[in-house]
Amino acid sequence: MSTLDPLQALAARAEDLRARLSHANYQYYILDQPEIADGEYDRLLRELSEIEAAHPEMVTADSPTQRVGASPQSDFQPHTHRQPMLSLGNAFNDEELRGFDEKVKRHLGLAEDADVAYVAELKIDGLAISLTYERGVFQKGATRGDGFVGEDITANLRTVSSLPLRLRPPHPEFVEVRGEVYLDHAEFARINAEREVSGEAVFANPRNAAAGSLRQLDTAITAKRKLSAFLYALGESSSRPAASQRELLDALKGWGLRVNPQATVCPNIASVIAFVAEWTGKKASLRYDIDGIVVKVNDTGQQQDLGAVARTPRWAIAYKFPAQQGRTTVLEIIAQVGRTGAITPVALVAAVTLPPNSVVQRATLHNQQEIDRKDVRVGDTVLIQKAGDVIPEIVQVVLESRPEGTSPYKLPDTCPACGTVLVRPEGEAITRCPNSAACPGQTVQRVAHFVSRRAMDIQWLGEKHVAQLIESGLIKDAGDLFALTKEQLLPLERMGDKLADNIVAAIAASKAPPLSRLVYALGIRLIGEHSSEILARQFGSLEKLQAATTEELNAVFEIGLTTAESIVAYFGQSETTELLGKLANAGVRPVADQYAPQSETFAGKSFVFTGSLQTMTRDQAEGIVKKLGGRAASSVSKQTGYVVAGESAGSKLEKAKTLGVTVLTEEEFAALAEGVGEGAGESG
Ligand code: 3BA
Repeated sequence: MSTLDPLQALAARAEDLRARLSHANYQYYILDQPEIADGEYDRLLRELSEIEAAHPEMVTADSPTQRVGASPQSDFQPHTHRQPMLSLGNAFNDEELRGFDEKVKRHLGLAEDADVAYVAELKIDGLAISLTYERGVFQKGATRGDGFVGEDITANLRTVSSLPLRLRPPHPEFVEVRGEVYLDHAEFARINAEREVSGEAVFANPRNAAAGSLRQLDTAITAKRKLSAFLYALGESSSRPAASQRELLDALKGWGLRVNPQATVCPNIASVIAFVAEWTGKKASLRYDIDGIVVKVNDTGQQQDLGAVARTPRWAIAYKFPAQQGRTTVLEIIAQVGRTGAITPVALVAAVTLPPNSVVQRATLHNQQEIDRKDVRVGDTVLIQKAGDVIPEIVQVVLESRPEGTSPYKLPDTCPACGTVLVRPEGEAITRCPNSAACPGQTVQRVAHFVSRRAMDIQWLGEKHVAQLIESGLIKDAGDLFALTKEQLLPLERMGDKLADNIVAAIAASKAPPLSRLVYALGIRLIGEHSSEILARQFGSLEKLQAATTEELNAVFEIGLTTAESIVAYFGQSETTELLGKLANAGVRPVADQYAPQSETFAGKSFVFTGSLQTMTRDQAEGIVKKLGGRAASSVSKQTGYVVAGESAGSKLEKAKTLGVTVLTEEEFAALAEGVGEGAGESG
């Protein structure tokens, strides 16, 4: 009958699997509306790999199995772009944006008071790439290089899950698409935490980390770093699908490419300037770094009329956010011991104000390698920079201003806190004090972390007092805090009667912390606030967490092997046993984190906050949601439970309306949360 031979049937099954996997990827990465569970995706992928392993002739270039596994390359080959990649001119303030608009109108022969429509796009702080698709199948990917010739990084780009290996039709027969590859903050933090554990030098920022990850000859390494990408431009194309930049972005999205959702059509330059102001204020709320706003004439016909000078289009410009940079002098370089024993060199500098309003007096120098690379010396004039809310760092030395008689800085050989000989294993970047049990410097940091706001939240007790308590021998670890009396505190420097009372009361009041906070307070390596919440939820008690094996821990969603091992190692230490014994004797009894799943409104629902909130911070709002059993998310999809729209909410609000997601005002949200808070006590 239907005599499909077994091989043909298998080939058909493979094709079907590829189509399903590709569709699943599109739902997940592009539409943000996953249709199948991760486990199901893995099962389909495994089935496809098995077929292809048995029948290598069935492997196709666009098979999702081809994302990883190409054997390490020895070099990157040059790739000539079919159409050169342009570069952008810069604007640094509103006036320069208006100047750009005037030039655009002059070239187009428009009146001075005419309006030109622009698209304003976030300027992703990543690396520009070009992708070539032939008949819809991904062929090649390359870096920008000098604009004419870049490096062929096809194998690396194949590992980027959000880049489709096949475009969705209808697409041009041949097309070069351009965009930006980047790392989001969470992934950047994860990679650096991992590198810190293995003693490798940490990346200074997500952009460097993304560059390092893309230029890996061994693509297995690239595959482990979860790079992301946004596409925004065309190079050569066998057909031009769009009459405007807005239409182009929509077309790219239609082909299954990831397009940044914040791109906005602005009817005139005033509206562009408002967009710039808006994002200057809220760029910190994004999950990735942006370094400005790219402004593009929307109409493709106008773009063509304007053309390019040299290789800079007249129809686009990059507005650059003011770098929070300043110039100052290095007064002293000190070595600090962290709670894990890592030694961090810190430059103490003459106070300098970085725009808009942060006064900086110290900057991290990361490690010896970084000091060597920048050759920072005491007495040097330096450029200092604060990107977002990270610790300020020294960008470079102003060599022309170096005074005579300076010498290179070397970290000390012994721990500044305990005198133990420091260790820096061959090939590692981090120097450590190995005396973790008895180094007072490490103990001070551990106890300071234990009492800090996001941990046990023991108020009134600052680092200075903690240091005195440890130096005077009154406490040896955080467990001893609970036995402290007012009389013992009074002799400390800068201690008064009232403050001593307050400290004793705050310590006593902290004996029933939510389990997640206690877990976080312990300062287990690699366990941040988020992991602590996961562990608390999963294990429910300190005893159960303590008894968990590496395998059990690793089986928990989002807990990786390195983290699992770190937890087991922590609970295996005698100091840990001692500390936990003291806490138990003192009557410290963690309580279950409150998720209040009683609330129909919150349980299992996702909340997206957009715009600026007036009566609470976003952190607080998300805290309320979590506490009541909900989830805070950052992008809007059909699955979103509620969108809470603060002041000047933008595209997320629009999307919520389009998708029919319930929109709440900040007041409505607050009322809802309050209602639940009361009700939670009553319902059984
Ligand atoms: N749009 C960078 N160039 C950009 C296509 C033009 C362009 C950019 C852009 C030239 C971003 C210069 C390198 C290049 C592709 C050339 C953006 C971003 N548009 N949104 C107008 O987000 N970083 N960069 N990239 N072609």
